[in-house]
Amino acid sequence: MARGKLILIEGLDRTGKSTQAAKLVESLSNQARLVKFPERSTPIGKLINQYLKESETHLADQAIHLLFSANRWEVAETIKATLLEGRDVVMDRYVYSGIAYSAAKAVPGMDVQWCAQPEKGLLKPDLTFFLTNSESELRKGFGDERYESSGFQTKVRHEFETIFKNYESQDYKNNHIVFLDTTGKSIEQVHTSVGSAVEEYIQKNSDVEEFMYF
Ligand code: DGP
Ligand code: NA
Ligand code: NA
Repeated sequence: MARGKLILIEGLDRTGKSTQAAKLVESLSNQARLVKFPERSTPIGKLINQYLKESETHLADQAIHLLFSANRWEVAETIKATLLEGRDVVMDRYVYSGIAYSAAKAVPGMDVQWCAQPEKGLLKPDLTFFLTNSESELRKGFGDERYESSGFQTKVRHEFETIFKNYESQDYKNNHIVFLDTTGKSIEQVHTSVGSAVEEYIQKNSDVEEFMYF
């Protein structure tokens, strides 16, 4: 039996990432599994949740960075097991959010390379969607968690753009990353674009069994 595909919906806030990830899982046939990061239900996830929700929770920037990464490592084995069962896995955020949000803090020494280090060895998605929107979309409203202010989001946007332009090899980008501008598009329109790119990818790569790693 062929292994499942690892598909990531990543991108800027307020681009409808979570909605698209959920809709994609529904539309995939082989008992696809949705994995949202941060996964807030684990012991480490509970610490992350507290950090995001309570502004008085102090953690060093390096420490929370490593916790976000550890949260991905906590779930890594079960993701691989699910793929080996032949089921697709759709992730809502992953390594790229990990790097972009921490690098956006501009803490001395915490550059993109430092931030990427603890992610080394995690499974690389077969297909990554990077959803973008116009800057004005970003200003339309935020929740009240830690990172949800327009000043910080602008920095995150810049880091994501740097990462996707420079960090990955051209070959990986060309074959495995889809850039999708959601500005002015309905949920259904974006879903249709995502769905057809996934279908095309699966058709071309149905026999690929080896995994890629960060
Ligand atoms: P979400 O549950 O998708 O709204 O994500 C919660 C917040 O945490 C959001 O502002 C994005 C941020 N975030 C997600 N993953 C990471 C990560 O790995 N590192 C850091 N520093 N922030 C992250
Ligand atoms: Na979200
Ligand atoms: Na959020």
